[in-house]
Amino acid sequence: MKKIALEEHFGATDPNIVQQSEEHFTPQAWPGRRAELLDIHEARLKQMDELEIEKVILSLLAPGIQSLYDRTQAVDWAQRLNDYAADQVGANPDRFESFAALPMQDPDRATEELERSVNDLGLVGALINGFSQVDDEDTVVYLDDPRYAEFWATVAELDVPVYLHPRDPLASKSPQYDGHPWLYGSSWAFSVETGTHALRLMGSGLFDRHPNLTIILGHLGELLPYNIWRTDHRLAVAPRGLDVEHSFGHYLRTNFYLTTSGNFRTPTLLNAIQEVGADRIMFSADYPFESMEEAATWFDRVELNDRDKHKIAAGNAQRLFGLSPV
Ligand code: GRE
Ligand code: ZN
Repeated sequence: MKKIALEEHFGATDPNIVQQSEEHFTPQAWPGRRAELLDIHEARLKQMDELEIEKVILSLLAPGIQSLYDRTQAVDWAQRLNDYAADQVGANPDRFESFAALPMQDPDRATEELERSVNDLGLVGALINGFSQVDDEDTVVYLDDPRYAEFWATVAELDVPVYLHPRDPLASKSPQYDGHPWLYGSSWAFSVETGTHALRLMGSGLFDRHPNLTIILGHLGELLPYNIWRTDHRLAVAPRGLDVEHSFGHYLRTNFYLTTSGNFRTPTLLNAIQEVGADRIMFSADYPFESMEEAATWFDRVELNDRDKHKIAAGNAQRLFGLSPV
């Protein structure tokens, strides 16, 4: 089945950001993954051809710009890497689009860079890797912070999606993981961190101020579809200061899209469909951290009615990003 995939990462050596991903791999696996991050038009495209992935929306690897706590460096690298991404899309615009990376360390410059990326470079939205470290290593700022009021107003005005992508919480702030390093990364901490960040956005009233805002979550919703009913059920009894217009389930169904990135599990997909509907789920792989082949062969075999399956494969992404039919 023809598919579009949209959590597909790249790295670069100039500026040298690719090394950020090294910690996620064994020394044996790293050289191959590094090469895959740096490649766009060779092995990646060949696999897309073989697996009927007609279009890929690229994004920079994680944590990317979000961990560059020096504001000047964050602004400079984001600009250079967005220029690079636009060049890669330009080399094969039938098969590639890209999200922008944004220097959230400086909200005004981030807003300008989003405008430049969308209006001048033709990028399709932004992918933000969770909280940003700002000015020093230990200062973390989440996207519900009041300093981002203008930024979100601009996102709403431009009417582009923001992909909220995982990053690890800082070890200095995560005693719950002490002595259990296997809890970090995509096995667990990524999802808890990102699902919690999404709940912070909901609880901040962001979607009451901007009801048309669209956030994309990977990994079939970073645990949220499984638990959202319970969260609402308990908050109705003990709101603890929560003051928003709708239930979190409402925001999840209204302001979020979910992708299948890195979560190739049919019962989990069916749960997500039941919670948010097949109109809000989109195929993705999470290449090269996950196998494009595993993602595609799993999805192609999922037993689902044809209409919903086509929507998840490509139709929803086409509509959301205004792409031509694949
Ligand atoms: C991701 O981008 O989702 C990712 C990483 C590192 C390890 C695993 C993973 O950035 O899924
Ligand atoms: Zn990813």
